[in-house]
Amino acid sequence: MNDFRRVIIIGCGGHGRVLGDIVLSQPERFELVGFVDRNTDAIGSRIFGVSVLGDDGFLTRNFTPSDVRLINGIGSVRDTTLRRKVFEMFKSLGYEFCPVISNGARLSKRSVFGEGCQIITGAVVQHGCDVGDNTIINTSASVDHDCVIGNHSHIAPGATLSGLVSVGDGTHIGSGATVIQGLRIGEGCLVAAGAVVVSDVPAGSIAMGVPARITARQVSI
Ligand code: JB2
Repeated sequence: MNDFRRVIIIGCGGHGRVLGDIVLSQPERFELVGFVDRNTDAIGSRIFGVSVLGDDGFLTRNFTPSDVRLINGIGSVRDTTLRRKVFEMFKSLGYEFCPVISNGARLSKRSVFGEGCQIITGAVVQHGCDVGDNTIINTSASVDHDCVIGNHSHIAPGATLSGLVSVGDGTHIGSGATVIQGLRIGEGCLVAAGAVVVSDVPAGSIAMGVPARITARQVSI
């Protein structure tokens, strides 16, 4: 892994700003060069005193993978596809994504975290966990011992994974949802906000309600 501090955040919306706020609070770790965004109206504006420099083309034309590391500021509400595409596109060009870990998150040293994972303020990750690449553990989410979370997934604010839960790639666990211990949530699933999941959820399903009812995910949402 490169050891340089210079970073650019991709996306200057709600999630990008959460990350910018954390990055600016850790000057020993990061120098925030700027944001990039595809919204031309945002380009040239300043966020927390830092410029929105241009779009993704501006980034690739002006910064090589040796100049900066990237932070994926594209969040997700229900579908993590765009976030995944952005990560994979820049990876294919040789860029590296750095992890962002809030000073207010509590992480066991006996857990491992993938490239570009983001652990936001108030989140807790207990021992024995494996968190994949480009995954978000968002504000005050709780991940108990020995959970395995795949790549490009999002554990939204206040969600709870009890011990020994597994979550597949590209799955969204909604705000305040609870998954009881030992369950397997497949890849590409949506667990709706506030759901209480008490049985395994097959890949490509939606789990909604208390206790959660499981249905096939018919369309990309
Ligand atoms: O391909 C892209 C691209 N696609 C969208 N490249 C770049 N550089 N930027 C892109 N964007 C930009 O991401 C949009 O123009 C917009 O400025 C930003 C997304 O902002 P938004 O606030 O709509 O969503 P978000 O992903 O930051 O936040 C969602 O997910 C978070 C986890 C929100 O729902 C938040 O409430 C939530 N906390």
